[in-house]
Amino acid sequence: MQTKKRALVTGITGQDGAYLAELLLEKGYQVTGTFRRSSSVNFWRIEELGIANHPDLSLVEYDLTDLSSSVRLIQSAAPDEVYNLAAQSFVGVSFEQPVATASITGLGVVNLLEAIRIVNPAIRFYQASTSEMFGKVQAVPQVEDTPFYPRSPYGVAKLYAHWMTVNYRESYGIFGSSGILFNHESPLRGREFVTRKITDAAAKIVLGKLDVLELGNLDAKRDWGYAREYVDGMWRILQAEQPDTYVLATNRTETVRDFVSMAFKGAGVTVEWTGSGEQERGLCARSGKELVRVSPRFYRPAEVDLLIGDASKARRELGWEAQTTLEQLCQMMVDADLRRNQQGSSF
Ligand code: NDP
Ligand code: GDR
Repeated sequence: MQTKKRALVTGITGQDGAYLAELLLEKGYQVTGTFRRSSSVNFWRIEELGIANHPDLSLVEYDLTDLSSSVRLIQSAAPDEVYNLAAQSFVGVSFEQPVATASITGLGVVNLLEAIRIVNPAIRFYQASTSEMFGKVQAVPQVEDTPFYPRSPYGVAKLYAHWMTVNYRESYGIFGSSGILFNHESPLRGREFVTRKITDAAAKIVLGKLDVLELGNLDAKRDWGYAREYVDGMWRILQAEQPDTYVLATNRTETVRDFVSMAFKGAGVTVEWTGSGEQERGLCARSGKELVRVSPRFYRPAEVDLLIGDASKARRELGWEAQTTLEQLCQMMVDADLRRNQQGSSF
């Protein structure tokens, strides 16, 4: 009998960790997923996907900042593939907590790479790199060899982790691959990120549970894709013959303002924009009621103005391509948030 492949997914309580665990279980893997000890459990995503009690899923407490527990984790899970998704992943918070972000999102990755080098260098390793590394972009669209220029402590920490992954590949022959993923969203996205903040607020406003949505920079442009497709890309990256770096993106970019209009439209409301800068407001086209206003509270000390990725290499070498349009993705998120808010769910 063929034994099942084993995968270790760090950060299973996050958006991508939950979807990736679901995909790997469907593919017949035995999955170990890591979560952080906290005063209250945080398994709502894997519960919503219906995999929390799957017989091939084990959940293990783990903190990425601890080298000795990284070694023990690699020993006990004995994985064929490691997907490192754990991180302090919120760009806004990284300006408030630069040292913690460097420690978790940057150095933490070296703990895992060292554990692999010590315990079993044949393990395949996926690092969750990010379009935030391009920051102040040096070319449009961005590809694998576009020069990096990160604009936040998060982007800088991720760039360090990215280069350490490349370095372990080149120095020790470890199968370390890096996926430079552009923003990807879903109904399981955390509510601190702008798309989910918008879809949740649009749902609450049409249901009469919220008055106004306050946002920061409406001009920022992002390349937004559907998270479920991106975790399939992660898996494909680790099935390639050689370790490498790949961009995953949709090759379309829109402003935060456009996403707001799209989300309200999905909830049945047309938004009209008036004013500019900090005075800009979004009004209900029918009643004139204020729906959206700008608050400097949500501006960042340094902003990434424009991201748009070209995933041609992933299409050519991995057969991966984004399928879901931004309109479909946005509608999926609005529908989920309308349902949750109608049911009184806190997620
Ligand atoms: P989330 O913020 O939803 O999930 C992050 C996960 O990391 C959570 O499970 C979190 O646990 C865990 N974590 C945080 N700190 C630690 C720590 N010290 N030790 C162990 N685990 C920790 O992120 P996403 O799912 O959206 O993203 C997954 C990865 O991909 C991240 O590394 C992110 O930076 C990267 N990325 C994401 C993109 C996106 O658009 N979503 C794009 C490009 C890269 P807890 O639940 O306890 O907080
Ligand atoms: P990002 O995502 O920083 O791209 O990082 P986020 O959704 O937080 O911001 C996107 C853009 O929207 C602007 N913005 C606001 N953002 C938030 N969160 N809240 C607001 O009120 C608001 N108003 C405007 C931001 O300034 C920004 O320009 C995400 C994370 O998932 C990272 O982990 C990942 O690496 C990158 O995507 C790719």
